[in-house]
Amino acid sequence: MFPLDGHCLAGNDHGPMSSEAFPEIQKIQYEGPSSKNPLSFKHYNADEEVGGKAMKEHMRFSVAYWHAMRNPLADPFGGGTAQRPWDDGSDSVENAQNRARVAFEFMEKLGVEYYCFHDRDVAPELNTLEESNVALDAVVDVLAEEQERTGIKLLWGTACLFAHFRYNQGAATSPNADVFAYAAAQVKKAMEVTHRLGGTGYTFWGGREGYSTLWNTDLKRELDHLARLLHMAVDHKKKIGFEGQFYIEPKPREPSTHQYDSDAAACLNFLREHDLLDHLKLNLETNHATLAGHTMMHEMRVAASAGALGSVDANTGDELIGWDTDQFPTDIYLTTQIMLEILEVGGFTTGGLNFDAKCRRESFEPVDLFHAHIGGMDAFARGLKIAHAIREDGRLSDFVNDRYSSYNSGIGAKIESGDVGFEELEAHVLANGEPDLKSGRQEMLENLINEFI
Ligand code: XUL
Ligand code: CO
Repeated sequence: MFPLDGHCLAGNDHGPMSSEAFPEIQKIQYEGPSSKNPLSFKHYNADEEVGGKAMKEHMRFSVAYWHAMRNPLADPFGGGTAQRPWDDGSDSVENAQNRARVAFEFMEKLGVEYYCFHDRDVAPELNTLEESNVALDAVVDVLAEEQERTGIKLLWGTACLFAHFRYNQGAATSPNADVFAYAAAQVKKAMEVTHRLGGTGYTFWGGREGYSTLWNTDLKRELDHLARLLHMAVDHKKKIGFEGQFYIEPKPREPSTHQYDSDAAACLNFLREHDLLDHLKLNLETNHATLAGHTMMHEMRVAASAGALGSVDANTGDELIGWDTDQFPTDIYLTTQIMLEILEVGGFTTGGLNFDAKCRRESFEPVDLFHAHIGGMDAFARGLKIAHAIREDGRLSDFVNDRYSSYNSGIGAKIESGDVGFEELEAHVLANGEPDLKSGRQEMLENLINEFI
């Protein structure tokens, strides 16, 4: 979800800035599970080791700038409610620079070591590309200073290719070549500032790379154009020496009726078809997975099977609302599943858990940003500990290994190695008769998981 929808931030008439935006909030501390202090961690203890690795290294939490700093908390029936006293609501570079400092104060107090942004969240889009680029550089100067001061790092950057009027029919998949060119120019600059800030990655989310109706759409040409843009980005990456990881972020719909990057499998097929699989991994988001009719675990497993599990946009949807509600994840079952998949691939390398999530419209005070992130971090801390315990216990993986053990020797090993064909298999059946099948034991395994949760 992207917040720049024309609604102003509420409550911006609070007079001049104090030196701190959250003066009444100290650095959030780990106080353990028995603490009743809502502004403390009950489970996330950054330096505590789980399986020989600090929790913060396992998780690599990131704040999504567009939600934390820019989302006015509007909905289709009402304008923004968010009170952000430090923000004067203007498009000035000074306001953007000041907001960047506030973002770092927030992240420092929260104890999050990464952030992600779109070019247009951090700096205003002005009348020309040139002016917008100058504004972006001026804000990136502050981001660089603040990174240096705090040690907080950029997980990934991206370009907003969906909010401006020119992108109303897509960016790389627009029918208009001049729009393609504009998108390319914007990606070029966004990659360069990401590189300048030492970003560990760069994400492509095709906000409007899809269609509203096929009656006006040349689907094949649009897909080819999207691949062209990505190849140009790969070339530019080499040219500027940017070594961060490229990600593509699947989402099936919203804002488009159909988006080309609809799910992990569609993205992998697209990347493979266009010879891009070596250059991009997937950035998977829970609410996008569920919109696509999948679980997050499914999407992660599909990506991991292709060696393409890159990063996670950590949020959740609402079972009763059918759109991208971008809520903070609090469901321990979900965070356990995500951490199981992350541990299974050996942990994040370039990626992390980016809270692509916003407060509810009713939670409009600045302190709600803390409550929301603390809850997400604690939920993931529990998920990590539970996932680690499940792996240490070994019964789950033993069961799965045993379930496939008929492929470890005999005819199964020959099937896997390609040493037999239909004739040998027919002879095998004629000699051995009916297979001896074992139960899948789903209920037993669900009970086993609950032993740990
Ligand atoms: C939109 C979404 C985006 C991407 C970055 O649903 O998830 O915020 O994560 O463009
Ligand atoms: Co996202």
